[in-house]
Amino acid sequence: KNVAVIGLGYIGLPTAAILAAQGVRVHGVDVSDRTVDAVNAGTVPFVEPDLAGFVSEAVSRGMLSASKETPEADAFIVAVPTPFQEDHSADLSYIESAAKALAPRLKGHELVVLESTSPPHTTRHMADVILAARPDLREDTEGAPGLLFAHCPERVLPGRVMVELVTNDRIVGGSTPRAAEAARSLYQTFCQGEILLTDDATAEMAKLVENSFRDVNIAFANELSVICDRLGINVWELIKLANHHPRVNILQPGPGVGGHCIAVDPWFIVASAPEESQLIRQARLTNDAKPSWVMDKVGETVASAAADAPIAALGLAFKANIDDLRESPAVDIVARLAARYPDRRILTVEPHVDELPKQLAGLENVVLSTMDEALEAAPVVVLLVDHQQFRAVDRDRLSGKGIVDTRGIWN
Ligand code: SAJ
Repeated sequence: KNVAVIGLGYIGLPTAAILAAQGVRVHGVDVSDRTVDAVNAGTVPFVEPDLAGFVSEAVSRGMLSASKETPEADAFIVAVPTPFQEDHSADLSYIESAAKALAPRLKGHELVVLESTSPPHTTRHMADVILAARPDLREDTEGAPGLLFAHCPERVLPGRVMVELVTNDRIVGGSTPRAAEAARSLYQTFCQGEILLTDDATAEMAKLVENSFRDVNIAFANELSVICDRLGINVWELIKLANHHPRVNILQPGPGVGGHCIAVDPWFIVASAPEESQLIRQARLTNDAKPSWVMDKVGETVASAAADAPIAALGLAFKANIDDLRESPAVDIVARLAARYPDRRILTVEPHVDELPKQLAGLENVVLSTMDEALEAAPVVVLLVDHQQFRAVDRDRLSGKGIVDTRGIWN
């Protein structure tokens, strides 16, 4: 069996490498020369624990190669980005280009799996694009199996991808039951979790719903934090107490929701059924409004500090103990602090990076600082990420300062 994996990003490359490790001949396809060259050299274009070992092993054994052209294969896995656009709908252009590129390679019996997180019915749309390019393959020819389409969303956590690809349960949605069966046998080569079969649109929706579930629950926690602030109640203590109830499990408030999944996927549901998605939309708006509320809190705190005193901002990552700054509310808040307080230095501490991200690098008053320097110099401290290093800080060093603790770690 031959598999082509289209899109060698955070999901495609690990999937390609793990298939190759199971003895499947894999060819990866990517639009980026840098990615293609890295893979062919047996190296990786981004950091993910254990991935480099898998890739170098697979390439040296001749099981994995890469190019910009889509080859012929028995199965295709499409794992390209589906960014969201201004109006919050998904940009399907990468899926459409992948579909157009693979269409000419088809003989008529292949399995085409969409892995990209997508709005409901995108697998159907991908199939339509392929069949529009290949009307000759539209009907099953007599006795031949015909083209098979499926959606297999992934739910791996960055940092644990090589483990979770193998151990997580997997939803496999086929455009027909036969397509689902074919996709199951492909994923069975490396997935040891349970493989659950359904139809393609249900599989698409399942991925979106999992992340929306989390978003809605975080929005509840964030709303509680704002309500409690108004009422003079400690929200962290409140949540801890309420969670002793056997059927209550409130998540943690924070400065907003970041990352490239939870802050995006709910919009795909809203864009697909706007009238019916009131709660899901409101959760997005509630979470997106949190940085402004944090700015108001900083405003109250800064008012009592000297006019030119710096502000310490602790954390840039989108969540604790990682180096990923994508879609991070902390980065957004630091940018807003810099703009609102042009005469103050914003002493930014992020132990997981060596340089400021590009949104902040050009800002004159933003300085990448150490925790010691920042706590020494700044009378106002804004805690944005619950990194281990920040939890461990000596409380004496905070005394007398104005503190805005958005994660409740210094309670
Ligand atoms: N957050 C809170 N309060 C909480 C939990 C999270 O404010 O109680 C914030 C985090 O600080 C962060 C954001 O939410 O800014 C998202 O973090 P996360 O840990 O909830 O999720 P991600 O984005 O790292 O990964 C999620 C996971 N999905 C679910 O837990 C349902 C992961 O399994 C998915 O694979 C991933 O999205 C994805 O790729 O879709």
